[in-house]
Amino acid sequence: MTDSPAAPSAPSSSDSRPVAVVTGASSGIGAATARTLAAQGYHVVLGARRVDRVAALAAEIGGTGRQLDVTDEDSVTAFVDGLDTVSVLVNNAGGAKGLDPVATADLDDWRWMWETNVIGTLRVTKALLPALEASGDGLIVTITSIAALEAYDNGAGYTSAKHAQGVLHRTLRFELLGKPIRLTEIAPGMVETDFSLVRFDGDQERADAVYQGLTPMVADDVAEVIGFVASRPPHVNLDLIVLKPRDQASARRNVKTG
Ligand code: 8X3
Repeated sequence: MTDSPAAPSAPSSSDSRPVAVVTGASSGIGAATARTLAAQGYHVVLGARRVDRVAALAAEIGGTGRQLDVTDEDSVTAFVDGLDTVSVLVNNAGGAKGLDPVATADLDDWRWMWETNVIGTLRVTKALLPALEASGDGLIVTITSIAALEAYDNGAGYTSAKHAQGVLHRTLRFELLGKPIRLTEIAPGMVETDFSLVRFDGDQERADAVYQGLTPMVADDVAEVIGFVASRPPHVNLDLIVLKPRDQASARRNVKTG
């Protein structure tokens, strides 16, 4: 059963499955993670701006699809309505726009990256903290990036937003110490999704060139790791997991092997 996107409801009280919330769940890592967690027995609540896509995926995996724009406070408020007990929150919504030097930075691109990656993660996490605590064993997984750990030429809008998102998440690890909530930061390198297509504003050729000649990870590679994290016992907190393709040693250094 899936809920109508127009009138979303909470997972029904007769559904005994623990609830997992995934943002940015319409494609890529978010969609793959939703599938993985559903297969592990969660009722997954999928959020994304493209509600038709999350509704379709929710129907397939027995979850709930709801519209979510993490840059909009009212949208987040509506999204979390009725979610009183949540076991897993995967902060996946975010992304990059542009690859410009600071000297010619596009301020609108910067604002979008900070709004989605940083303030978006803050909004959703803040709204769901009581529900995560109420579960008695909550888990917050935040998908940052290796860009949260290093800087690279022309990437400051994205790397600064990812650093800030990472620090937000790591600060919560301290602030929630003593509460029944675990926190895991997942920092992937190159994953072939629509990440580069969004970054380059739909320029498929430029997006394809990023991964040409090397073997990037795919969304399922990351989702499997999130599934592993979510299936650890309550006393085990995996703090930070960095995943890169074999062909990538850092955000600035990869090798074309093929
Ligand atoms: C993106 C990581 O290595 O593709 O978050 O720039 S990388």
